[in-house]
Amino acid sequence: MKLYSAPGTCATAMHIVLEWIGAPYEVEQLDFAGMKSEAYLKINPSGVVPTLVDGDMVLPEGLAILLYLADKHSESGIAPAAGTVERAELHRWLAFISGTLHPYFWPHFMPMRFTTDPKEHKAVQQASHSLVDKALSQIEQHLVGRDWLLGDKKSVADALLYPMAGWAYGFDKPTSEYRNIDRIIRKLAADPAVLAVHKSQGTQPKVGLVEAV
Ligand SMILES: N[C@@H](CCC(=O)N[C@@H](CS)C(=O)NCC(=O)O)C(=O)O
Repeated sequence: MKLYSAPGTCATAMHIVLEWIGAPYEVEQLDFAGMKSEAYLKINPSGVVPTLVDGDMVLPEGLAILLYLADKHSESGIAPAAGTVERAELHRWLAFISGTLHPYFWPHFMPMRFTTDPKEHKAVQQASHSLVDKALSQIEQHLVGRDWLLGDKKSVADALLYPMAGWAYGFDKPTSEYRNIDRIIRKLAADPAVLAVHKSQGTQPKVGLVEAV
């Protein structure tokens, strides 16, 4: 399998899951120009990471990749079985993180895509921070009394939360203020598979207080 990724992006989640699975894989790290290249647009018409290639299959979209990997390697126990309530819960949280939390960050990273007036960039970013707070607060509330998003077992949903929660450590209301999310991110930041991904990316875990890592 081959994953197209970029350091620090949402594709970090798929890279973590490849490590958890333990099957052979390679990663190609793209820069922004690489994501927009003619060759890459042929496999990912959105010009974004991630994309997974497995034999003849070319699969963009992080949520689809996570479910594919978890089902193909069900022995790794990172997704409940299809047709169960727990599996429905997994779909709920993958959809929420991928379809709600993730887009709420876009105006922060790319304000120029949301206003044509450069003077408005700061206001657009502030609006992003309020939306991110709304989504993180919902996750935080859900995590009360739970070790992981699905309860007592880690899953691909926790991997998807990891890079996104990392982005908000630098915000005015940093991730460390969401105590239950922070607890999960610190556990993941100490996971050998996650550390291997950081090493391969040349990045460091992004947590609020370094001593817990
Ligand atoms: N819906 C896509 C979104 C992927 C996405 O937005 N990836 C970001 C990195 S976190 C990216 O590559 N951005 C480059 C761009 O927007 O030009 C997915 O979930 O896979």
